[in-house]
Amino acid sequence: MVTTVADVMVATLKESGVRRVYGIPGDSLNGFTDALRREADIAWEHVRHEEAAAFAAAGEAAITGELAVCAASCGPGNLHLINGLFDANRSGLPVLAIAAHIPRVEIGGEYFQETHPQDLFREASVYCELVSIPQQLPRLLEIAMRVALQRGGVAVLIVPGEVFLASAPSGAQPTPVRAVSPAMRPDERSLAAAAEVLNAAGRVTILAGAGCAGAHDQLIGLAQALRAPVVHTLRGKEFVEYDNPHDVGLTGLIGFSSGYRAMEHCDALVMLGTDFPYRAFYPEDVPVIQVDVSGERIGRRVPVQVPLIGTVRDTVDALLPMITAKTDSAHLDRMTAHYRRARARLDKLASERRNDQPLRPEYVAATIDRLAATDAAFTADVGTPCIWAARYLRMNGSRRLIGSFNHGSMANALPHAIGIQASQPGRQVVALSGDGGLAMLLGELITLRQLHLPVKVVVFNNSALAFVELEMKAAGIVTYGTDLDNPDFAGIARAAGLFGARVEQADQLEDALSEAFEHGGPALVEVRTARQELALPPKLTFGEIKGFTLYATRTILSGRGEELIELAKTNLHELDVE
Ligand SMILES: Cc1ncc(C[n+]2csc(CCOP(=O)(O)OP(=O)(O)O)c2C)c(N)n1
Ligand SMILES: [Mg+2]
Repeated sequence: MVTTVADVMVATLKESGVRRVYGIPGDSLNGFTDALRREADIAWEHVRHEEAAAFAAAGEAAITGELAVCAASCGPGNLHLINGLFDANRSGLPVLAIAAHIPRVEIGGEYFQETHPQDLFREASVYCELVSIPQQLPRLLEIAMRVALQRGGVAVLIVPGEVFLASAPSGAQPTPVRAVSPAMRPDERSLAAAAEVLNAAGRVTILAGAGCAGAHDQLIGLAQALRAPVVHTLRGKEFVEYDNPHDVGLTGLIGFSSGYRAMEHCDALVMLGTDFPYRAFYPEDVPVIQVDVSGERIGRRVPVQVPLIGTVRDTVDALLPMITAKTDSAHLDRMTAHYRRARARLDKLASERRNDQPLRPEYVAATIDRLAATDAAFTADVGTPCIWAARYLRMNGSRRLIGSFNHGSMANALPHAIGIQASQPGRQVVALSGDGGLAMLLGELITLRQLHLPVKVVVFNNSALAFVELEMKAAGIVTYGTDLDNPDFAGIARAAGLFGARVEQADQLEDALSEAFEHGGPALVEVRTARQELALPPKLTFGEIKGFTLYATRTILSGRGEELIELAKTNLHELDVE
């Protein structure tokens, strides 16, 4: 049998530990899928939309920390990948996309399905190269994988269909490419400068992000020495919030007032592994120390006095001995007390009210949290499900929470869950889906059945694009184009071969969720949830109206968002903006 270029690519993937490729076959990709067919150790995970293939690879990479792979045929197949790849790239996840291309001889002649993938994928990737001749492989594939792993992002390898089928260059020997984590710490001078700032400051606050993965002990050690409250970002939640007496919650537009206050009232801020983007939430005129493995990310959001380039783990290990432990815990005590009050208010919103119909989404999320496994992996759709997940899912060091937290794409929860479940078959995977989000990639319910993935999908059916309604209300815009006239999602699930249940009132919820969680296969629980339940408006568009932004922020943070909406309407009316 002739060994093809595709055979060598598949052998390289296998040697590198890749066990599955998500995608949809077709024309230019057929040489690659044919080689996969001959390789028993790599599964072809057949999804129903290429966007889902990219999201699934992102989900797998997020849960395993290893490279994950998706593939698509040329032209439209490539284009369908792009949004999912953007998501993976913005989240820094190592994903390889094999993008098949039209025959080389036709490039540039407006051939059938012709696109220019190098242009198209450029913004969604850290590496994007066209394979022009078979002799470039497997070396280019190895480079692509290495870049995806070491820079943290998407590598796209564009391969014209006939190249897959060409004979492999003689002597082509795959070299395995695996994830390696370096020890990385700043130099002594930078550490000394950071210690000087921290030792001189009275009230220090820590803002902790996803870069704290694997550094929980260091984070707590630093917080204890500095008597610092620890604020986290949404991506940091799963690594920061648990077993953390310094936790004062999330900051940002969907955050807690305590998180905001702890940032506002500090004399020095330490950013640990975070690139939290909202500049309005950073303190003004205080020294900032930022720790990040990537020097490029330093100072993008706030002026940084001391940049520390290294992993959180190694940097804090090196910094901690230089810190004089603080004894005054007034700042910490004030902020943690504030957090306890904010938490109690939110918990009250989630408390059971048996006759609620439709249900409060807070109660739904809190019940999912209570019934889910101690090592469950959750995904949450962009929209209000993200907010309920942020507020009510409790992390413990084993649970995971994965979402489109940087790119903010709808419909991520189900395809992310596909990749998580495919790579970790024994784990409970729960997708918190919006009704808008689920409908957007509805076909992926069929993927769950076809691939025997026992994902549990909980649909927050509020008959609306509720998050957008909040945005509109906050901006004083009349809500428009946000109604969803939904089908019977539970019925659709059953027709697709899933377990399906519909929950109309609170006293049905626990049984339906328990049954779904215990079910051996894929399951969907559709819950009719309140449409008007206020999370908060994500954008404050009244910056020019003096004092409004601050008021709006306060109102949101205090959980009295209704007031904000009323105020917005009044303001607009008075200003005759409507
Ligand atoms: C692909 C995409 N399209 C549009 C948006 C803008 N958007 C953000 S949230 C949202 C509504 C989500 O609706 P749903 O899934 O029903 O969740 P809900 O907020 O109603 O709970 C929209 C349209 C987006 N973020 N991504
Ligand atoms: Mg909705």
